[in-house]
Amino acid sequence: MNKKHVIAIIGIIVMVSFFIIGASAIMSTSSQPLKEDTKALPKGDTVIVKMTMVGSTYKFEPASVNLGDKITIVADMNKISGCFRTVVIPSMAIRKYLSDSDNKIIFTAKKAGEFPVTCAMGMGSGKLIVKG
Ligand SMILES: [Cu+2]
Repeated sequence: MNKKHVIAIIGIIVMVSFFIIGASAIMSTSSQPLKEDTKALPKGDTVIVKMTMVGSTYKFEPASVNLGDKITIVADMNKISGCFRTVVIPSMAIRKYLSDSDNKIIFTAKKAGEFPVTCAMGMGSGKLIVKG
């Protein structure tokens, strides 16, 4: 075996291992939402959550909801102004511009956890808690 062959073999090994790592990464990320979708959601309640703002923090009342609940967030438009009216909950794929005529965000709590809430620019903080 000469030098060229050794280099070629090492090259093939490197390429194959990259392919395996890449394939397993794709498979592990794509299998996650699938698991979530097939998991049956508990039959939740219909819950109205009041949202207001203290300083630059979104506050929720009640502060937590349960998995499967059908949520209607009702925003206090007297307290939420400017760019804070565009509410983003990235981990729930929620993005909504609130106005006086439409101050509600309606969704089902499909994941348990603590979900950060910000404005469209990533300002402001707050979290919505979903108990599993
Ligand atoms: Cu902002």
